[in-house]
Amino acid sequence: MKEYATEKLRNIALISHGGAGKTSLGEAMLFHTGAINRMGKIDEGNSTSDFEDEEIRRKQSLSTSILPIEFQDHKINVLDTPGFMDFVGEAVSALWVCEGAMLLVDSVAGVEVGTEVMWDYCEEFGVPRCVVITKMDRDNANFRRALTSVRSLSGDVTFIPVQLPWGEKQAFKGVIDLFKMVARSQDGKSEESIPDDLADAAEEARTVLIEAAAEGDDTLLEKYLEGEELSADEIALGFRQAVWSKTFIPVFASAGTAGIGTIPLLEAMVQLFPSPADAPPRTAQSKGEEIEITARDSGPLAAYVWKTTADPFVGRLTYLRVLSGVLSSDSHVWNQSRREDERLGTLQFLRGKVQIPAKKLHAGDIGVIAKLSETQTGDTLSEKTNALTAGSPTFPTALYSVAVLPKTQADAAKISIVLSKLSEEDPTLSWHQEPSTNQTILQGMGDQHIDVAIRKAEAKFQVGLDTEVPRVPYRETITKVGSSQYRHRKQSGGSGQFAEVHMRVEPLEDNEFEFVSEVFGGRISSGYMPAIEKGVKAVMKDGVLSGHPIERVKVAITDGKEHPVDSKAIAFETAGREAFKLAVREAGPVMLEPIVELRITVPEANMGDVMGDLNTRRARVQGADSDRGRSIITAHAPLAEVQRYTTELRSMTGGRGFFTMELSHYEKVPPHVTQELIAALAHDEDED
Ligand SMILES: Nc1nc2c(ncn2[C@@H]2O[C@H](COP(=O)(O)OP(=O)(O)OP(=O)(O)O)[C@@H](O)[C@H]2O)c(=O)[nH]1
Ligand SMILES: [Mg+2]
Repeated sequence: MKEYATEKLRNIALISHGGAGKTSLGEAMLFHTGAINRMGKIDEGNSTSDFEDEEIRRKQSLSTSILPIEFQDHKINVLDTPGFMDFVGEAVSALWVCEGAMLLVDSVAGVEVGTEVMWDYCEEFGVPRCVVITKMDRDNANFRRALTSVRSLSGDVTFIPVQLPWGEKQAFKGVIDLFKMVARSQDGKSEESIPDDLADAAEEARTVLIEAAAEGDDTLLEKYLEGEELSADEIALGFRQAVWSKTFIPVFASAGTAGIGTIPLLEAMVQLFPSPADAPPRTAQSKGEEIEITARDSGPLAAYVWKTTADPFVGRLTYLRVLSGVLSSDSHVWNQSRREDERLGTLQFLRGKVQIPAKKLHAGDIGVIAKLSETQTGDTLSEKTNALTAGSPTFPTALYSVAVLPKTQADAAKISIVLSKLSEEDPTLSWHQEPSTNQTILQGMGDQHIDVAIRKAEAKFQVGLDTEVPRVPYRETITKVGSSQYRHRKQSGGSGQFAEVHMRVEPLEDNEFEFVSEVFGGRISSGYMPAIEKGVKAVMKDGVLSGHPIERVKVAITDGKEHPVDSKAIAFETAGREAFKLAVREAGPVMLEPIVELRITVPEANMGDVMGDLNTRRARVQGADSDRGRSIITAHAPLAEVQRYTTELRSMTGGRGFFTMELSHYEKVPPHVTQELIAALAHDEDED
């Protein structure tokens, strides 16, 4: 593959709700430009983009693939992202490094929840975009209906068809190109005159298009108003301004698997989207100051790491987007985030899994490098003398947690290594050791996301893992003042043990723990106080009701006794422990549970069901709002009741509902629930 200068590059992400046809369209683009000589199929598991075993098994994309397409003396780095919501992190990082996006919409289903989510990310990142209505060859395909649905995405922009479908369903055979005013059958390489039955519709649609194009360009507007004929290139140029300013969104039609409409889409990528050089500057940190960088070979080196993969056979692959400057093979670069020098081997372009060696990457280009040891996703490579760090996108928070258990003793030894490797690859996957429950917790976007991670651990790293619902990190506290006395005495042969402790416990409002001595007249030497406190703390760790930590208690030692010979620290520790247990039992101990704040977005039609379901989860609805035909509910609910809400909400709403969740505070567990919980926990204990 030859090198392309910045102006000749395009970075375009294919984004959509799951299954809208991105991978199939990418495959058609490769095929119709001669990059591959056989068109792979999703259902046969031989597409260029979905090459991972898990992708083939599931017949869906799980991670972003790069499909470089050489077309009209340009190179378009098409980034094929996964559409399924569990893998949205991959789509987010891809979109972050692109100057344009093609948002695919299924001609039958119309706009789906994933379409809306990706639209919102385009808005957030300010990425120019177009809409492609796909699978136009399907039974029930309907361009008009899909377009109406697309218009519901936003009232602030105008969606303008730049093509009309030539036929529909089985009769879909090409597109009517409204720039060129020609009919283009199949992949669109050949052109012919517009069939009579579509001529009027095409004329009408073209007028709308020209008006939009003219609006972005004064000279064009003048020409148009004076009734002059505008050329296809003039219109495209004017329209390009409108696309860059994100006021007009062009709408296309295609059928990826049938290869229909492929070439006009590639033309649009070249003509309508900015090259990296034309895109607005990005910001980077340089010596504590924010600077702007533009994609120029002559600029300072800044190569942003947007993705990393680890594979026992291929090793580590670091995916780079050169933001500025030129990155050369076999050079030294500086990683400011790690404060490390990295030696680069041979840079590569990737096409699916095919590695193509590259001497250098020009500003704006995308490529990979193998075997970088320190560099991680989100880092920036630069010159040491001009250290730069570029910004990263904000990823959605992971809401689905599992406790991970090793299958065997050998797996136990490798668990933290493999979880770290997997999380390094994926910014939406994380793991930690939860001290309050003593479990290893893996967090991701949903059950499928976790399932894929567990399978990878097994297939790639030979570490067998089981998962279960995490234990809820309950806590205990007291509700009133309680007091106790405890005498510890032990006489066994030689020297004995003696300690007596009188104690009072009180609930605390804000503080976790206080420990004071109110002992007068030296009835307990002050030297024994730390031992008593140690005994108290040992009980606080494990609680008295249910094995969960106690918090918000003040402990006062009020009185006691010691013995000149038999008293010692260990005796006071024991007495402190036992006195504390007694005092807490006197002080109305209760269990506390974590309460989370949920913000749930669902189609209005599902509102009733979702509210009804929340009622069964001890939730308290805080408010309800509506936005673009969707209801937004905020509610407080006990974590214990919503640990699997990701899955449950999806099934209640046919995948259209989503939510965010944040820990809000701890609250008393209602008495009837406490009884059940203590019984259940005792049962677990027996099983362990
Ligand atoms: N009839 C028809 N089927 C299509 C078309 N494009 C894709 N499909 C089928 O739709 C399914 C999903 O296609 P993909 O190309 O995997 O869609 P995707 O958007 O990459 O899916 P994810 O990566 O999972 O988000 C496959 O079974 C394809 O064969 C099309 O133009 N027409
Ligand atoms: Mg795909």
